[in-house]
Amino acid sequence: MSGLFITLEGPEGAGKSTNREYLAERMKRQGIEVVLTREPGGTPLAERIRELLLAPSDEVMGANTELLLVFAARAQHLEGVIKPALARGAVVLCDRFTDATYAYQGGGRGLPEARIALLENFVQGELRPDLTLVFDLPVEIGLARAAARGRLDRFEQEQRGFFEAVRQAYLDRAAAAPERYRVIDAAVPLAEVQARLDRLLPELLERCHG
Ligand code: Z5A
Repeated sequence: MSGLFITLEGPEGAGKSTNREYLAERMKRQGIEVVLTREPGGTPLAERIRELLLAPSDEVMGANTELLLVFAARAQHLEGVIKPALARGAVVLCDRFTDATYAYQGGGRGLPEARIALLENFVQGELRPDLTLVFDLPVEIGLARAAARGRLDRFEQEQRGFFEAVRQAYLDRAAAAPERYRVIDAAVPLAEVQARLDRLLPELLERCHG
């Protein structure tokens, strides 16, 4: 595959969506084809699975059910959007991907990493993001931003310890493979976050053209 697969990750309210748009705009100005997408979701069927995952419900969703739904949506998304875009040389900017599974279902829910890795290999084969931007911020700031938006989804209703574990899982993964991850301080004002992205842009463009 000849395109570039960039994922944006981080806890709630980290600014992934806002900064995904910002990066896309910068890249498009350089004449690069950019595909903006997100997980769970990205195709009509995968978006329906997203609704199942996010809707609060009286029936408690089991952690394994959650894990399988996340990967079912991902399988659909990969075949329908991500692989075709990479095959024609586009940059795919994806809001969350499998690092979120390691963070939420692994760190947050406590599922074994080996089980996630098994499904990762099954669904993705060898495909992994080329670069992952982790937008990091203290849990209370992210939750305050999410709360300011109104009604909380099923994940956002979790306890603080869950989000601390999610954040730590992201930081651990980034520390273990620094060549693939860039950790970005997302607690600072948006203009500062975007100045950091501007400094990162030459590296991204070089990879696009390289
Ligand atoms: N999930 C999972 O469990 N397993 C998986 O494998 C995957 C996902 C793929 C949906 O994700 C849920 O799915 C997610 C994990 C689970 N959990 N939850 N909840 P999502 O990405 O759709 O949901 P989210 O993380 O809650 O997204 P978000 O809250 O929309 O966050 P965001 O995209 O990172 O932030 P934003 O929308 O760009 O910004 C939020 C607000 O903060 C907005 O008003 C901005 O204007 C403001 N903002 C952004 N940056 C700043 C700065 N720097 N300063 C001040 N204000 C800012």
